[in-house]
Amino acid sequence: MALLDELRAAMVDGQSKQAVAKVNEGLDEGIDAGTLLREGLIAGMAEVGQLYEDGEIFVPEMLVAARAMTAALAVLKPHLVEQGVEPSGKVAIGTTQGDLHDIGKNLVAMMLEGSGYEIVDLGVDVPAEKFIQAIREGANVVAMSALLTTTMTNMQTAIEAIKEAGLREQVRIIIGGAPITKTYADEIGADGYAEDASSAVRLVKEVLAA
Ligand code: B1M
Repeated sequence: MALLDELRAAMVDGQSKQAVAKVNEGLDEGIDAGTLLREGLIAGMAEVGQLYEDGEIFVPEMLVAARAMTAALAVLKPHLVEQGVEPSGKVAIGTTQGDLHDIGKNLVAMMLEGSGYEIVDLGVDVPAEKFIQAIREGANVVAMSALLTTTMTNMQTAIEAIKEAGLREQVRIIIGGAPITKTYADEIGADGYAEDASSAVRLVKEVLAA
């Protein structure tokens, strides 16, 4: 579909205004918000990652692409989330220490919020102590995101610190992000792994019911 191609191209070129315009155009044409997200924004970002890996673009280009995605996501947000659901759990979410990637984490937070969970967004580069503080302040789920193989190990550090603080029994810990797998989640003693934002919503429901 031409519009989705144009949306992907706007993402790859880091053109925020064009990305926002294409998302609005798509919504006006009746294209489903999930399709615009997956086949436009996420597919465009995957292309950006590939170009970076191939040495065809560098960090500044990744950064402008990320800005375009953030701008376009803000337009999509009300269309992605269900409205008027009562809070059914408190989720503290953050990108693990040393890691500055926040688009995936924001998307997960957005979908959870829209599904009725109270969200405490701890931001990026989150040390274990901040997760611990959030649990002390009533979070019953901790969701950690990592995009780098060098920072995913800090998820384990955070889980160990939560155990040492004597809080492990009162919280469910779930993890996700491009390099994360179910095997890794099992290995480090997390309660679950979600591949994407909609699976994260299902997973939170599951772990809270367990
Ligand atoms: Co970076 N970066 N980056 N980067 N970046 C990657 C991750 C990389 C794979 C690119 C590549 O080489 N192909 C690579 C990592 C390699 C590795 O570790 N194996 C990489 C690198 C190397 C780096 C730097 C080291 C580059 C440098 O400086 N030399 C540097 C590190 C900075 C740091 O964090 N300390 C860096 C910097 C950046 C920018 C700042 C420029 C920018 C981030 C801006 C921002 O986030 N505000 C950036 C970007 C944009 C990317 C890519 C291109 C896109 C990431 C993204 O937003 N994807 C990325 C390549 C790629 O992923 N293909 C890359 C879209 C997003 C919707 O997907 O985040 O995967 P994702 O989230 C998904 C799922 O993973 C899941 O749901 C989301 C929605 O479906 N999910 C969860 C995520 N978190 C979850 C938590 C959950 C559940 C599910 O909780 C339960």
